[in-house]
Amino acid sequence: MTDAKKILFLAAAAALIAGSSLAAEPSALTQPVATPAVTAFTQPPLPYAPAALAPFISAEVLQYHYASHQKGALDTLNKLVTGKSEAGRALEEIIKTASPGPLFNAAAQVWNHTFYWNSLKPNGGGEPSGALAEAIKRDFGSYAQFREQFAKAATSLFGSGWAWLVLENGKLKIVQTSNADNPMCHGQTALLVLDVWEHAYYIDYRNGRAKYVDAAIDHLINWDFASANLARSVKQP
Ligand code: MN3
Repeated sequence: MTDAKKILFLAAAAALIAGSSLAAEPSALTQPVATPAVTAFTQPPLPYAPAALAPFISAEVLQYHYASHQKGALDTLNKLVTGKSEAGRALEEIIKTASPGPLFNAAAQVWNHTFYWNSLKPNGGGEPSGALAEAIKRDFGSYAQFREQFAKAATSLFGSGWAWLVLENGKLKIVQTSNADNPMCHGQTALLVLDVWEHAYYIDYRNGRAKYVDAAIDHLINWDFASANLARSVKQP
């Protein structure tokens, strides 16, 4: 028996004994057994067509944002981790442990942008419903007060960064982060984000950041995504 076959046999036996999911998935046992090659980080597809958020965010802006800005961060990340122990780690782990600098910036910008694409959707915006609506009422007083504070945070952030709705110690909060910074580095769970770097809106709104923020809040926010993040973080604090 070759070493590979021995390993397969042992894995199959262990699976049968443990009744593990391997036994239910025989295809897993037909894969060659070898040290798994460390794969590069990949860019998840946009969750909608580049033109899907128009006229509030144009296809031109979204396409360039995705294919140039996020892809650029991804390429930098993959270059920086090649041959290093970080190559096998989860993106979140790199973000939480990297020192300030190029590796942190690249990893966090990849994560933040994927989170941003998912924070928006066509025909979104308006008021949330369900548990998230109740939590907003509990922690901000009303949706109107949340809306005002979120718009203010997104509009007033000086320089480049992000406006977030987060959960911290069971309470909703609105926070701003600069550059690539992420709430997970501050003990907070992100529920929703708006990218307020100029590249996110300049072609569509020039320097009118407030117009972009209003359009996103009223027409694009994906409350289903934020609600799912809330449900998950309540379950696994
Ligand atoms: Mn961006």
